[in-house]
This record gives sequence, C-alpha cells and structure tokens, in this order.
Amino acid sequence: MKKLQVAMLSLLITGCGGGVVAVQPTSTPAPPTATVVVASPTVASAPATSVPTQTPAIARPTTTPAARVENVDIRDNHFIPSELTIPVGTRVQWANNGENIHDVVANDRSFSSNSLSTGARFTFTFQTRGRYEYFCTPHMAEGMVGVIVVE
Ligand SMILES: [Cu+2]
Repeated sequence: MKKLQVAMLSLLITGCGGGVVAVQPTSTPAPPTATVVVASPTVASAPATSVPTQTPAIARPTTTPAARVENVDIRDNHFIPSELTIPVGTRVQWANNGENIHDVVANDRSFSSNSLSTGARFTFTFQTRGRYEYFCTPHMAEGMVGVIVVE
C-alpha cells in the first residue's frame, strides 16, 4: 500500500509539481484554458511568418520569361536575323513577310514547317540546348539558311 501511495504521489508531483496533491488533479482542465490565452500571442506572430510565404508567390512571375517569344522575319530570300541566340524554353516564331513561299526546316529535322505563304507563321519552342541550323527548302541553294543557338 505504501508503495502505491508513493507511486501516486510521485506521479502527481511529477505532473503538477504542486504541494496540494489532492486539489491538483481537479484543476487539470485549467491548463487548457491557459493555453488558449497563450494562443493569442501565437496568432499575433503568425502574420510575421506569412511574410516570407508571400516572397515565393512574387518569385513565380520569374517563370513567365521562360514562355517568351522571339521572332524571325522571313523575307525573299533570307531570314532576319539569320542567327538568333535564345535561352532554353523560348518559343521562336517565324513569319513569312515576303512574296515567295518559304518553309523552315532544321538540318537535323528536329523541327519542320509546312510551306508558308505570305503572312503565314510557324512556331517552335526550344527545350534543349544546342545549335540548330535550318534552311528554306525552295531557297536553300540561294543561301536561305539560319541558325538558332539555345543556351
Ligand atoms: Cu525561302
């Protein structure tokens, strides 16, 4: 019996640390109430924590430039510019502003347009770094070639 009492006392003392052993267990619901009071300062510090959270949201527009578009002007019979350097993820748009029918074909056939009449456009998004030489099929013999350098 004595051992049990000692054990219970030690538990109560350990749990509450109070001298009035019998009253402490009854007051157990009280601590939660105190915790709620403590929660207020926690909420007050929450806005400070959410400030860094907004920073990543602002960083998101950084991905927008990846969808940027560069234009290549197709004329009779050459590409302007004939050499274009772009970052990975850039979309290149060729627009036929000449009188003749042209096309855009990569030497390695990684991209290839149909025949483009005046006003027609062809787009290709470059996802891999490299040097992409291309030509216009009808006018390749006349030196109508170009290159896209993806860095
Ligand atoms: Cu051409």
